[in-house]
Amino acid sequence: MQPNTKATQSHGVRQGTGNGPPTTGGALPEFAIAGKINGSSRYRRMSRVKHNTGFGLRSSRPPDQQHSMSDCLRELRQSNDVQRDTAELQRRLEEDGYLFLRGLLDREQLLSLRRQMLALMQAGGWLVQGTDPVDGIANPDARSTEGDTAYTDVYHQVYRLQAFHEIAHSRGLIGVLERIRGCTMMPQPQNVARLWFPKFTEHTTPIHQDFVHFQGTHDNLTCWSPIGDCPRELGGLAVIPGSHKVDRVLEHHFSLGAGSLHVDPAKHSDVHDEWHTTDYKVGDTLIFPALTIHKALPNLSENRLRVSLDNRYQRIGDPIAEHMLNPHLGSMSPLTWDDVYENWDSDEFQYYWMKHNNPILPKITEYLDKAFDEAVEMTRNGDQKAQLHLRRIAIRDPSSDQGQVALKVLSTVK
Ligand SMILES: O=C(O)CCC(=O)C(=O)O
Ligand SMILES: [Fe+2]
Repeated sequence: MQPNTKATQSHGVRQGTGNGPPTTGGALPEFAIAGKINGSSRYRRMSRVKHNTGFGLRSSRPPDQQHSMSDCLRELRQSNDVQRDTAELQRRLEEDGYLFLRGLLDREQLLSLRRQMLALMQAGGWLVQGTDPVDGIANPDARSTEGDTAYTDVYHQVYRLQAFHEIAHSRGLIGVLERIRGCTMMPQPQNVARLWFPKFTEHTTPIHQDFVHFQGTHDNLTCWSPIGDCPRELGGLAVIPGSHKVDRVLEHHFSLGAGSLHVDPAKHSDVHDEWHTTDYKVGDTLIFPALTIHKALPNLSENRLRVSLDNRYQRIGDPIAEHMLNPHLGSMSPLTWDDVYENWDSDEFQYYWMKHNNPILPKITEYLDKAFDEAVEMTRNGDQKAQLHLRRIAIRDPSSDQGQVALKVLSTVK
C-alpha cells in the first residue's frame, strides 16, 4: 500500500509499459494492414477462427479487421425512457451489462471542450491547417497513436485542459451512477481521452474487458462519451450484451491498439459474439462495468479524427489501483498533476480524491507482462504487428528491462 499523499501522487507511479498501449513506430505497411502479414503460428491460428458477426454471419478476419461498415451490428438498447426508474436501470445493467443514455452530458459543455481539444491538436499539427478545428479534419501525415511519443506530446497538452477534467464531475452523470449503485460515487483521477486518426485501423482498440487495464473492483463503471457526434464510421464503442455475466477476467493476449490486450470471444463457450453499437450523438453516454466485453469500431471515415471521453467511476471507499491515481500516459512521458493544474482557474476539482482515502492496490502487471512475452515470441516468428509494438517500447524506453529485451529481439529480425 502506498500512502495517499499529494507528494506520492503528483510525482506519479511508474507503470512499466504503461496503462494503455505502447509507443512510436509509424504505420504498418498496407500489405500488413490487409491481413497478409507473415504471422506467427498463434496469429495464423487466431486468423482462422470463425467470428460470429451476429445475424448468423461468420467472419474469418483478424480482430482489428472485423465490423467493416457492411457488417450487421444491432442497435444499443436506449434507456432514456426509464431514466428516472432506478430499479429498471439496475435491472437493465444486470441483464445487458451496459446502460445507454442519450443526451446525459451537457451538449454545449462538450462542444466547447471539443473546440479547445481540437485547437490544441491543430496547433500540434494533427489537423489540416486553415480548417475549422471543430471539424476535426486530420492531417494524414501526422498519424500517430497511443504509445507514440508524437501522440503523447499533443495528448498531454490536451490533458492539461481544465474543461476536460471538469466534465468527469458532471452531476447528471454521477447522479445516475449513484442511483444505480445506491451509494456515493467518484470519478477515478485518471481520466482518458481517445483521439483516433482515420484509416489507422490496425490500431483500433481491440476486444477486451476494462478490468485488465483499470483494475480496482469489478463494480467500477466505465463511461464512454463521444466529444462530438460519432456515427458508426467514425469508430465508436461496441459491446457484447450480457458478456459481464462471465463473471471473471478472461484470458487476454497481445494486440496492437489501445491497451495492447485482446480477448477472443470465440474461445469462450459462455460468450456469444453479437455486438451492440449505435450512431452516437454528442452528449450520449455508454455505461458498463469492468467485465463487459467491448471494443472500438475502426475509424473508416475519409479524414475525421474521432475524439471521445473514457472515464471510470468507483464507489467512494472502494479500493483503487495505484496507477489510476496518475495522469494517463504519464509512464510514457512524465506528467504530474501539478503540471496538469498549472493553468487552471479553479481548484475545485484538483486532488479531489485525496479526502476519500480509498485503499490503494498495487497495479497487477501480469496481463501486460504476458502480452509482452507474446509479442517477443511473435516477433521472433516474423509477426510485423508484434515487431511494431516492440519497436515502440525500444524507442520510448530503451533502458528499461522491456526496452532492453525489445532491442535484443529486434536485432535478430529484419
Ligand atoms: O475509445 C476507445 O477506442 C477505447 C475505449 C475503451 O474501451 C477503453 O478505454 O477501455
Ligand atoms: Fe475499454
